[in-house]
Amino acid sequence: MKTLNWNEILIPYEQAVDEMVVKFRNLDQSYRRMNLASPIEQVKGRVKKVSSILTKAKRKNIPLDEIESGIEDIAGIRIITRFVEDIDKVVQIIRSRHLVDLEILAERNYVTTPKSSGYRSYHVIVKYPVISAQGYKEVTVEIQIRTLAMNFWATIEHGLRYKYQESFPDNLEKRLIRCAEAAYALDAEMSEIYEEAKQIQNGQSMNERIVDDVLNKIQLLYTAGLLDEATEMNREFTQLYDRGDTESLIELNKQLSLLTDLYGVG
Ligand code: 0O2
Repeated sequence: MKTLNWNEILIPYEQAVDEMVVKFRNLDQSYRRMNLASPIEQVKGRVKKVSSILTKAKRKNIPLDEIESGIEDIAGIRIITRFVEDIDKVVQIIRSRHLVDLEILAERNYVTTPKSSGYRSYHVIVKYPVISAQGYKEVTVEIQIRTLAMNFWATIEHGLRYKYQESFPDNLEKRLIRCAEAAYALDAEMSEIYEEAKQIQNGQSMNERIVDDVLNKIQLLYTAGLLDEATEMNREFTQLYDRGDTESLIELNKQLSLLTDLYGVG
């Protein structure tokens, strides 16, 4: 059997993984620094162990000298998201980098079309350029994007599969498929809860904006010496605010806009 110098072969793969992990972690940080919701929860990377590379090559009948072109996940990046919707956002970001700092070779959507095992994840296979002590090289990297729930399932299932050497007893296989479906249902429920909570929050911040607006205008009337108008508006505001009557507050805000325009104090 031909001997390969694995230490040397894997150097550019290690470098590609290190660089890409830093890039995606920095991307996540940039969202957080701007107080924006980041679609990225965690970023991990790994280079496949030589023993796993050889096992996979054997399973897929890939000759030793074709391992680098035949095995796409020697270098692997895993991007974990909170919500299913974030997977698409991450995929869009990766697509926007196509021919910028990587080249997309293939995409596999196991989110909408899960594997028969129940496995869900979105895979993007890319070519990534690396300049190392060995010079320029383009290496293939598999980026797996999945939610926390999908990752929980895949991590446990992967560990079990390893234990059972790839063939599960039938009843365990079925239960794992049911668990994968339960994880997906959990994802869907969490997304719904998040969307509803966001709408409530938006409603609350709209209320806060109206209250600020009304109080600013009342203040303008006071400052302009229109004490009677300001006192009357303030009395009305207090009543509506105590009742939590948002619609009437919006009306009051309109009246105040007319008044401040009329007196030219806006
Ligand atoms: P590891 O240890 O994670 O690196 P194949 O391996 O032939 O099924 P192929 O053609 O290499 O697949 O690509 P595919 O199917 O897109 O996915 C390869 C990787 O996806 C796997 O790598 C796993 O990481 C993950 N994966 C795919 N199917 C499953 C599954 O049913 N369960 C879990 N837990 N993960 C899966 P490796 O080399 O298998 O393993």
